[in-house]
Amino acid sequence: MNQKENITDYNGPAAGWGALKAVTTSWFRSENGFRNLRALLKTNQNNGFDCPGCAWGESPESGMVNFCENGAKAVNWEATSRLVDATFFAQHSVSELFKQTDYWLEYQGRLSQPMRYDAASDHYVPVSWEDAFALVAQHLKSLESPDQAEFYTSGRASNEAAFLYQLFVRAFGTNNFPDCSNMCHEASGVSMSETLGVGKGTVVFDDFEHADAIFVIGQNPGTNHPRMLEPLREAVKRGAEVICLNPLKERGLERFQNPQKPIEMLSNGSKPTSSAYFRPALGGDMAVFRGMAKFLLTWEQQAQQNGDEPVFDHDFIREHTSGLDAYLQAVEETSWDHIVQQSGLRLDEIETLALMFRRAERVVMCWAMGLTQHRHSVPTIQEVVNLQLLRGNVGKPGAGLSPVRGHSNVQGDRTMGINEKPPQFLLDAIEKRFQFKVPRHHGDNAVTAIQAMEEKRAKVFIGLGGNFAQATPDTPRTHDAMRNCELTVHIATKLNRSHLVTGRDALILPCLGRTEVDMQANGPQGVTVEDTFSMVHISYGQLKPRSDQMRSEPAILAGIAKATLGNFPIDWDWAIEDYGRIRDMIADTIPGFSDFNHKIANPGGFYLGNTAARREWNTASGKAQFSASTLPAQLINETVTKLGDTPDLILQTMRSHDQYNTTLYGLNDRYRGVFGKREVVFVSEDDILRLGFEPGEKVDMVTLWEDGIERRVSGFELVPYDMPNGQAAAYYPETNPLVPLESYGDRTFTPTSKFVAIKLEKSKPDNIIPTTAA
Ligand SMILES: Nc1nc2c(c(=O)[nH]1)N[C@H]1C(S)=C(S)[C@@H](COP(=O)(O)OP(=O)(O)OC[C@H]3O[C@@H](n4cnc5c(=O)[nH]c(N)nc54)[C@H](O)[C@@H]3O)O[C@H]1N2
Ligand SMILES: Nc1nc2c(c(=O)[nH]1)N[C@H]1C(S)=C(S)[C@@H](COP(=O)(O)OP(=O)(O)OC[C@H]3O[C@@H](n4cnc5c(=O)[nH]c(N)nc54)[C@H](O)[C@@H]3O)O[C@H]1N2
Ligand SMILES: [Mo]
Repeated sequence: MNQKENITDYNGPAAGWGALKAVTTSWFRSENGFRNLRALLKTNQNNGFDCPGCAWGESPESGMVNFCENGAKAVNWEATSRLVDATFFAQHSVSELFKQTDYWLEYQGRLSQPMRYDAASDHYVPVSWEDAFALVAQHLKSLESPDQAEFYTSGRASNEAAFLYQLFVRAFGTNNFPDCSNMCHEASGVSMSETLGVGKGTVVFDDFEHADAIFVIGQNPGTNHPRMLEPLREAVKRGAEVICLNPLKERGLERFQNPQKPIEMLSNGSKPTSSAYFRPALGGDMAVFRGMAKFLLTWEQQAQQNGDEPVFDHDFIREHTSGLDAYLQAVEETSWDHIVQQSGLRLDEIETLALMFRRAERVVMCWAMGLTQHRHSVPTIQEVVNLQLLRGNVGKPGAGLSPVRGHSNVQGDRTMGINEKPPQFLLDAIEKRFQFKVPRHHGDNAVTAIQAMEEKRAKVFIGLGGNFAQATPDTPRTHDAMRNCELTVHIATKLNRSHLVTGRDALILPCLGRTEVDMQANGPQGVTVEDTFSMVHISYGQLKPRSDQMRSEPAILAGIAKATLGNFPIDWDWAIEDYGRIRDMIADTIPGFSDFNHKIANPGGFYLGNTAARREWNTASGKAQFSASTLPAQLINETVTKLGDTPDLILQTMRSHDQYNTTLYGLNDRYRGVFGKREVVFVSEDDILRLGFEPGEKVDMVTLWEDGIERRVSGFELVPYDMPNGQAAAYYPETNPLVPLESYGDRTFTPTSKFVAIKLEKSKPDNIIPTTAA
C-alpha cells in the first residue's frame, strides 16, 4: 500500500463522529453486539461495573451514562465470545504462537480453562485447578528463600484481589512486588510523598470546575483519558485556561466534540479544548518550570520594591511550608541560558507560561507519562510542587496536583499494599491483625525483578494480570530472563506474549474480568476500585462468564495461598465465600477504610481523603517541603556522550489511539492520521531531510547506550509530523527492545520510556521482521 493511503491528516475534532464509528466497528467485530451494549450501559453506574479502561473518576453527582470510545473498546474486548481453550492450544505449539503478533494473540479470545506447559511437546495442555495450585505450591515451597519468587501485579486487579495477594505473599515471606506502577507513576508517588506527605493527587473532580487554569503536562487525554476532555472543555467554556505542555500536537487537546451531546455534534461545533499549547524538548519540562519560577521570583522582587501586591502567597508559605530560601537560591543560581537551552522553549514562551500561571488564582496541575518516564522525573515533579507551593495552590478548592493515573485500579492496588517498599504502618497493621512476622526488607521492583531472573536469583514468576514480557524494557533480554525461571504463572483474561515466554514449568490461569458475574458461595460478589481522585466504589459484573472453568482473581489467589500455606494466616476458602469478609480485613488494616462494607453502599462510593488536601503535612518536617534540586547539567546520559557518539534523535515511546498498553485493539491511530500499521516513527520533516532520508522511507532505530549491547528495531516507516526538531516518537510495546534495562529514573527505577537516544539507519529489506501486521 502506498504511503498516502495509510497516513493522512486528521481534520476532524477529537471524539465526535469518528469515535462513534470506531465504537460501532469494534462492536460488530466482537460478534457480540447486544450483550456488550447491555454491559456498556452499566459501565460506571451505580450497581454496574467500573470501566476496565482508565482511572479517571466521575463527578459524584453525574447520573448519566458515562463511557467513552476507548472505554467501550475495553469492555468490548473483554466481552468477546471467542474462546481460547484446549483445542486451540492443541492446534498451536508455543513456538508457533510466539511468531504471531501481539494483536493476533489477544484477538483469539478469552482464556477459558487452566493450562500447563508441556516442554516435551511444546504445547500447553489442560490441567485441573487443584493440580495447578499444587504445582505452584510445590515450586514455592522448594525455594531456598521466599525472595526467590517475584509477584507481579498489573493495575486492573481489584482491591479485594490485591489485598489477598499481598497478605499471601507477605505470609509467604517476601516483599517482591514488582508492579505496573514501577513503570508508570512511581515518580509521582516518590516526589509527592517526600514533599507533601502523600503519594496521591490532592484534587477531586469538583476542583476542575473551580480552577482558573488547568495545566495538562505530558499527557494525551484524548486517547488515554477521554472522559477528562469533558471537564477540560467545560473549563474553557467558563473562561478558565487550559494550558498544554506537549511536544506533539495532540488532537484531543486541540479540538473536541462530545459524542454524548449529539446536538453539538450535528452542528459540527468543534470548540477549542486548549487555550495555549507549548512544545518543550523531551525531558525539558523541569527547565520550563524552573524558568517559570525564575520569572515569578523576579516579579516578586519587583513587587516588593514597588510596594505592589505580592506574587507569592506569603501567608501560606509561612504557615505551611519549609525550605523556601534554599529553593529560591537554587532558582537564582540556575542560568537563563541553561533553562532556555534545556527546555526547548523560547524565553518569551516561558514568560507567557509564567504569566498565565500567575494570573490564575486557582491552578490544577495534571500530568502523566510525559513527566514520569525520565531519569530526572522526581526533581521535575517536585518543581511542579514548588510552583504550586509558591502560590498556595495546594489544599484550596479549584487548585492542586493531579497525577492522572493509568490502569483503572492501579492507585487502589498501592493503597492495598502492593508495594515493594511498604510503609511501616502497613506492615505493623498486618502483623497485629494477622499475627505473623511480616518481612521488613524491601523487595524487587520491575527492573530489579528482571535483573534477579537474569542472574537466576529469582526462580518463580507469578503475574496477577498484565503482560510483563512486553511492558518492560530491553525485550530480548527480559524474555531470556523470564525463560530462566523454574516456573512462570499468569493469571489472565487474554492470551499474550508473556504466556509464551515460559519457564521450565508454566501455567496459564484464566480469570473472570470486571464485566462478569462473580458467583461465590454467598452469592454474586462485587469488588471495589479506587479512582485517580481517591474515590472508592463497588463494581458488579453483569455478564455471564463464557466458561464455567474461569475463576475470579480472589478465588485463584486463595487457591494458590491455601495450597502453599494451608489455613495460614487465614482460612482462605472462608475469605472468598463472601468478599465482604475481605473488606472487613481491609477495614481492620488500611487507613481510611473503617466501616468499609457500609460505606460502599453509598451510590458513587466514598472519598478516602487526602491529608495534603486538608493542609496536613505528613512529611519529615511536618510542613510542605520546597525542593532545591539543580537542573541536570545535560539530559543525555554522560556515559553515552563520553563514547563520543551523538544521537540523531531522542525517542519517546507512547500509545496509539487503538491500544490499551500492550493490548492492541486495532492498527489505527486516528488522531495522528495513521491507519493500518504501527511500525512508524514520527519525526519532523526537517529532521528527516537533515538526516538524509525521505518521508515514507523505512529505517532501523538503534539505541546509543553505554554497555555497547546492540538494541535495534527494523522497518519503521518515517512519518513526517509537526513536532520539534531533534525528537522521534513511536509506539510501545514494539519499541521496548530499544529501552535499556539500566536506563531508569533516579530513585524510581522507572524505565526512561520517554527518553531514548537513537541513531537512524536505512533498513535492509532482509532485516525487516513484521511485529504487528495482522
Ligand atoms: N485508551 C487507552 N487508555 C489508557 C491507556 C492506553 O494504553 N490506552 N493506558 C493507561 C495507562 S496504564 C496510563 S499510564 C495512561 C497513560 O497516559 P499518557 O501519559 O497520556 O500516555 P502516553 O501515550 O505515554 O502519552 C504521553 C504523552 O506525553 C507526551 N510526552 C512525551 N514525552 C514528553 C516530555 O518529555 N514532556 C512533555 N511535556 N510531554 C511529553 C507525549 O507526546 C504524549 O502525548 O493512560 C491510561 N489509559
Ligand atoms: N516503552 C514503554 N513501555 C511502557 C510504557 C510506555 O509508555 N512506554 N508504559 C508503562 C506503563 S504506564 C504501564 S502501566 C505498563 C503496563 O503494563 P501491564 O499492566 O503489565 O500491561 P497491560 O498491557 O495493561 O496488560 C494486558 C494484559 O492484562 C491481562 N488482563 C486484562 N484484564 C485483566 C483482568 O481483569 N485480570 C487479569 N488477571 N488480567 C487481565 C490480559 O491478559 C492482557 O493481555 O507498561 C509500561 N511500559
Ligand atoms: Mo500506566
